[in-house]
Amino acid sequence: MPKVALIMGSQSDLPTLQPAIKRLRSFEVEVEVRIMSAHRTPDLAANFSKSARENGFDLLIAAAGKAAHLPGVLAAFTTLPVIGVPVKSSFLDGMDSLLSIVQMPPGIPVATVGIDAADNAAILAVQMLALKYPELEPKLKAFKAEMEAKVLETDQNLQKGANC
Ligand code: RP5
Repeated sequence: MPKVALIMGSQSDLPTLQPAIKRLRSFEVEVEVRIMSAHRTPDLAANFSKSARENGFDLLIAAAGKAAHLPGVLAAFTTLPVIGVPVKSSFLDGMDSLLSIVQMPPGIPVATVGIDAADNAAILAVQMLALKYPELEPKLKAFKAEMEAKVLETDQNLQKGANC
């Protein structure tokens, strides 16, 4: 079974991450949700990342706000792919988190999604996992078809009723 670790820097990040947890479970991906911090629990973060592959994880999703070093620190200690979610912080609207996560030095990439874009992180994770777990592919196709149908329906409703 595909297995992902979803790691956040603080419990205050959890509401932002809930859509990712829901999305991963909807694709029957096992998800271990953890709180650990690059700054407050650096040993825990490093040790978790170092042993993630042998503990059966396929990839890591890491979310943090402010000086958001967690995804990069996790990426430093593993060869697994790391997807970063910048969490919107109270003062700089998440730009601080975004730049902290996306501007990694050469050699240590973090696949960064948009600010608070936890759902996109989960979908990207499933797309990556589908390379190893082909049973995910038809589910991804169905998900895209459902999105398309919803947009077509809203367009048709607009054409029928709206004077814009
Ligand atoms: C980061 O600092 C966390 O990821 C969180 O987004 C932010 C604030 O943390 P708390 O002060 O709410 O614990 O490490």
